[in-house]
Amino acid sequence: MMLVKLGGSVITDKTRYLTFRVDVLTRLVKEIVSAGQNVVLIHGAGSFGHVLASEHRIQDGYTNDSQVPAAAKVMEDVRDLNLRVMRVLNEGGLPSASLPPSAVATLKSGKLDVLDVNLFRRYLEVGISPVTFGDVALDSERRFGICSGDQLMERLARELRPERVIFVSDIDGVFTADPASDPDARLMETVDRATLDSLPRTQRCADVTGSIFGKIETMLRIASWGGDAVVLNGHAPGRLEAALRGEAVKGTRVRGDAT
Ligand code: IP8
Repeated sequence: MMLVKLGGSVITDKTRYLTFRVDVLTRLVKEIVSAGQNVVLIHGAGSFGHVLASEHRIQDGYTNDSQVPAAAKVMEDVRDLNLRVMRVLNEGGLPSASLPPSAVATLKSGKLDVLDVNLFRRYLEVGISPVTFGDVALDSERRFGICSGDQLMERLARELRPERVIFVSDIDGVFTADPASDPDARLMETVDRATLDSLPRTQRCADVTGSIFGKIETMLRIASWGGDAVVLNGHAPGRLEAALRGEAVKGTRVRGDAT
């Protein structure tokens, strides 16, 4: 089984509120179907979640009453995105079931606490790909908060032990510097703890759930359990399919302490 996160920056235009990239997702779903693997899918919230969540600081938990309708609206918006994703998956030939964190997960102080991983196992057993996503969820200490796709990736990787963990992003992988501003930036084929610590910390798009470095930290933890964790560019046709087939692919492999 493969665990795949479709980044919000791939399936939405992160700079424009509520902009879904149906064409990009349709191609990625074709790649998934053609690779013929069992997959558990997670998708980011992109502009359906981050814009409003950051405006109302939902990631900090409850601080004032004006956040309450905002938290509910973010849930509505990410469900809207998820429904669009589900249509593309089911129409594209990948029978899929949605498991929204607002309904099946809870947080404790901003961290994923309870998640019924058995539901994911049981959908897989009946040949249906479980799909979850970055969402607002209840928090036992802070009333509510953000359950990010990366937190879900980490928990599902630990519990389900997939053959490969694939992060589909809008860049080729991890670079030695920001490729948008530095022409000498070089793509790194592998990253480990030491290389990550030596990189300059720049980021292009502010996220309520952290930068690419936060994602690499998550990947380092996942890889340290023995799994293979890869980040690749979903805008480049064929890369996701190649990674799902276990082929070498342009991107960055994250090497954990144990690998
Ligand atoms: O896009 C964030 O999840 P991510 C979820 O996976 C919200 O980081 C609602 C902003």
